Amino acid sequence: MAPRVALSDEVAESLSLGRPVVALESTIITHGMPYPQNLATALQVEGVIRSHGAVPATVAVVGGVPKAGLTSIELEALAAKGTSVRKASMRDLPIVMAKGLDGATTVAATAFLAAAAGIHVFVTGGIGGVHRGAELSMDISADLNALGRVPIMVVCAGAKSVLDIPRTLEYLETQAVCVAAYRSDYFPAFFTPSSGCKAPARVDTPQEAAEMMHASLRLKMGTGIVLGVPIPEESAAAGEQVEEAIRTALHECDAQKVEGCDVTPFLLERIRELTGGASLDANVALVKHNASVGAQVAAWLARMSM
Ligand code: PSU
Ligand code: MN
Repeated sequence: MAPRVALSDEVAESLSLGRPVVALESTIITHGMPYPQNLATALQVEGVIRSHGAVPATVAVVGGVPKAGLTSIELEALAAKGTSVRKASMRDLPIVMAKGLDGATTVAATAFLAAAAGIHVFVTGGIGGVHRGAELSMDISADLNALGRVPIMVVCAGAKSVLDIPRTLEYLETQAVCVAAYRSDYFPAFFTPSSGCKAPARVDTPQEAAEMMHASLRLKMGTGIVLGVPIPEESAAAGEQVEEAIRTALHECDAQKVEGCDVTPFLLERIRELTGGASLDANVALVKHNASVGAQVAAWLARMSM
């Protein structure tokens, strides 16, 4: 049998030497941002991770092969193809693999593949969650269940306020996912520094965050950790404007009866149109900030012997 996940030489070498590696998802590239800003952001985020001495491992399925660590040609192709690439959550992995297709991995699929490769830190923008009205639609992102069964820390800006954040936190608790906020008492809500929901824990340094992941690994809990990093202050004002657009987009989604896995891409696209690019700038800024925090966490974790 071939290895579960094909690693780039650089990622394989770093992992075998116990050096820091940070996983990155690919749905954010194909479905989260338009071309060519998606490619520019993906490259900048990889650069931020390298500047802290860690190796970036972008995860995707390429021609049916799950990979961690893409060549620049693979990354460019994925970015250019955009939403024509299949969004691959966990349930889609067997489909894209068996059919030899490309798959842009969500937080769930990325966390699963990265952990299978031995990577324990993962940086992204936002995680999926419990959708508003989920008591009827049952639309709860597989991201939450995946984090309940794979040992990885997801460094993100929380979840968008298009989601039901109190219920998302409840669901993470049910899944035994440890949740902490970075330098804040409150769980962040992507474009807004605070969701208004108290985070179960607060950490103030990358070292403290790494100690949590280290403890979870020592116990072999096999579960994930969400580290919610608030959007940087200089981008938070633009974020307020985006909140207004989110409320409008939610109404439209309802009215047009958009459902299932189309909901998140629909909302993200409408928010981007309504804010004329402000949401994209804020989005890029927060992902790069998360990359800086995540790379430092990975560096600390690599220093802690198992
Ligand atoms: N939230 C964002 N940007 C994104 C996503 C979520 O702010 O790009 C993507 C991530 O890949 C996440 C996925 O894992 O959407 C969740 O989709 P769903 O709700 O269909 O599970
Ligand atoms: Mn869904």
